[in-house]
Amino acid sequence: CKGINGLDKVVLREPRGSTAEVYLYGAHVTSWKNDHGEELLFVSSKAMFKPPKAIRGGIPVCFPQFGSHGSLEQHGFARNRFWSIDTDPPPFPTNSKSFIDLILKPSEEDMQKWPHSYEFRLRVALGTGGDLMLTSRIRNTNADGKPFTFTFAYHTYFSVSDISEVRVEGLETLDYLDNLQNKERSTEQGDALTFESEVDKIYLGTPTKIAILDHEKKRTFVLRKDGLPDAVVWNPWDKKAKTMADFGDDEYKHMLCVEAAVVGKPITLKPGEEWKGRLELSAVPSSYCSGQ
Ligand code: TA6
Repeated sequence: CKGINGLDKVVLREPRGSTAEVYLYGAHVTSWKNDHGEELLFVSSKAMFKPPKAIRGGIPVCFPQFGSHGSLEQHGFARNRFWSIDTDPPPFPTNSKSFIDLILKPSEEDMQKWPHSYEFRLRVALGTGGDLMLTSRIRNTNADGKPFTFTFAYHTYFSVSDISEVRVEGLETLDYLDNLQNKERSTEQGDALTFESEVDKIYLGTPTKIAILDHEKKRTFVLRKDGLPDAVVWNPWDKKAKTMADFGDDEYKHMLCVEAAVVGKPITLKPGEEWKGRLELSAVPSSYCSGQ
């Protein structure tokens, strides 16, 4: 169906009432609602939904690079391109009846900047309990025998009631690269993360499971990931927020990015090889009390 600015989007619905919406522009998930109709992802009220700008919020897909270096646009081009729907998807094992497969293949223009052939298949699925499952399969289809190397992230914006009452569990004592300190490598302290200022850290070698506890909503987001060893944690806070035209001044209070990623050790694929990166998100009631 048609979304904002007439962009095509697909709506997924599972029997108990959870829904998800994914735009063909960027294969960008912009909504994930539980069976009470509560929106679990953050999308800025100033998001532009206008190519070639990425949509501010939801789950931007960062490929073939995370971050900014070289000639590629920040976080790569995948999130700024139109993907197509695979109407006859392969029967991959999936415990979901409500899913869509989106495909991205290189354009002539992109081949100039990143001279590789690939097939990128993203499956977005709603599980029977309302979990949101994202599976990326990226295959090197170079005919010239050339391998290619990439980094990747599901740049997920979670909706939180109040960032100052959020904790993240699972990243304690890990090493991270601090984007605010020129990617300096440090080690995280020994207990759950809390937030009182801008944060932009790439945690390396993270566990399969990471939890984001929202005190006010008594809700915990659980990320389960496979093939994605790193996790980026980002909140722009007030000063950085004011520099972003597609982000409301106070919106930093109601969002947190925790991004399943592969950044520390880029992936290299030979022709014919395929990489798979799986992320499963669930939102469960939690009796978390801040300060515990
Ligand atoms: O994921 C954190 C980050 O790399 C930050 O440095 C910030 O740039 C953020 O991504 C948003 O990037 P974007 O290109 O979407 O504005």
